Amino acid sequence: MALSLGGRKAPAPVLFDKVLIANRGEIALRILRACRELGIRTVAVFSEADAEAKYVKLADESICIGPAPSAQSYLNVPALIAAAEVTDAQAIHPGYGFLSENADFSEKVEKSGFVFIGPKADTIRLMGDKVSAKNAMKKAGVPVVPGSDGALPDDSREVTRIARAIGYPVIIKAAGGGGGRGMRVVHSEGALINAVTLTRGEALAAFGNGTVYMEKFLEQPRHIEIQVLADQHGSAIYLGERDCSMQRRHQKIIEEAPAPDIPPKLIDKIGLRCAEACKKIGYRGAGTFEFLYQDGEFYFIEMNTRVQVEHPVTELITGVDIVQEQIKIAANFPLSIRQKDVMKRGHAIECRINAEDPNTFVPSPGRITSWHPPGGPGVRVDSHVYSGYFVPPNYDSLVAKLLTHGATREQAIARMRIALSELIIEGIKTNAPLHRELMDDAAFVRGGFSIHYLEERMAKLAERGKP
Ligand code: MV4
Repeated sequence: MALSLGGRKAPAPVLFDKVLIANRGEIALRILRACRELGIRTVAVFSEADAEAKYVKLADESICIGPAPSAQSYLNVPALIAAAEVTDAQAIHPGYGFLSENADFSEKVEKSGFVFIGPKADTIRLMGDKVSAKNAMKKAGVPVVPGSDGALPDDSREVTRIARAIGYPVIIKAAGGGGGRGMRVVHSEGALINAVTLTRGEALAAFGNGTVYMEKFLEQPRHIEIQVLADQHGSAIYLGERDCSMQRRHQKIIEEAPAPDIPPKLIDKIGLRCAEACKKIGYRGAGTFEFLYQDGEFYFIEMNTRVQVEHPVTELITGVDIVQEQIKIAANFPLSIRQKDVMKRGHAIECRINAEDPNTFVPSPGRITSWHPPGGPGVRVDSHVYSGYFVPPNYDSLVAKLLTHGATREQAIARMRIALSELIIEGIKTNAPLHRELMDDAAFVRGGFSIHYLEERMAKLAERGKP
């Protein structure tokens, strides 16, 4: 008999029967697989452009939520809630992009009686405003980039004083921005006030919020992020870092873990700070702390409150299924792993294969006539495509995530070279040729390059190609 001394015992959590996947493409398939493994039935939603998609056929049920443009389908809140109602789903997984970091959506989902698989609406709101996110993290003991104490005042002389105290160069950022939108670098006092005025104006137009703040501009940082998981019972852990420095125009193209040449002790210290911060702010679910890393120091810039494209890198080195954890946390289960049991094994690399011209980066939608993914030891391919699949022009151009895992970084790179040599995608252009070049690029092979490396490399190649 289950006797309990000293009061009520919380009822054991129960997993959902059915989850609605409010997304498309590879992440819809990834979530579907996680649900399958947990014995949860799935509802796929799709736009008219995605009627032929693989995850739509694989899902237990599927519902068309509107025409191709995202605004009328994957961003259509009433259609999504109605789809959950008619199918009797209990929870909604937002994936990444689309409505995943929209606090109003998560609030509507919960007010309609469904569980939002992600943090509370208030947390999403807190992190969506970059000034409040930075304040919260600073307060919780996470190191932040030196800068203005919150929003910049209107008074020009005050702004000038703040910039002098920080020291040039500085960067002006929009509180409503993030992911590279609404920023301006200022190298000298003469350019300061005009830059603040311009950034304010753009921020107001783009985000309906003219609040801006100032930071010391770091010239050669790396982009290092920390993956966290937090349950609703007060536990939070970190699952190591990812180095996402290989990017162009704020689009990551290669991610890897561990980050080359960052001492594990330093990672552990910052990771524990992140996990502690999650506990302090009552974070729930999976999350990512984004840092700039320069001269041996971490500086927090933003937090993402969703699963990320590059989460499989961490899954490969830790063996933790991040999407399953998200679902279980939402259903009120405690974390299935404790910090001391988190093991990190080997090295993982992800190449994002996009439907785009490898030189100009212009999107290249269309029909895939031939698809032969690579395989073998240490290879993972997350993709929704198949031979005959039509890549619609309406959405982002990611067609596959090609990952390799090895005992060492050298082995992961060697396996990636082989995987890329086996990969065949015909009918559309992809950036696979660029990935093949990068796997033999001296700076990539060395590791530890800054966020500016890819753009500088392209500029050099363009210069050399000139007559
Ligand atoms: C910075 C920075 C240098 N110094 N902040 C760009 C995206 C947004 N998440 C923050 N970003 C940056 N903030 C300071 N104080 C340089 C960038 C930056 C960047 C950061 C991460 C990944 C790619 C980037 C590309 C250009 C600039």
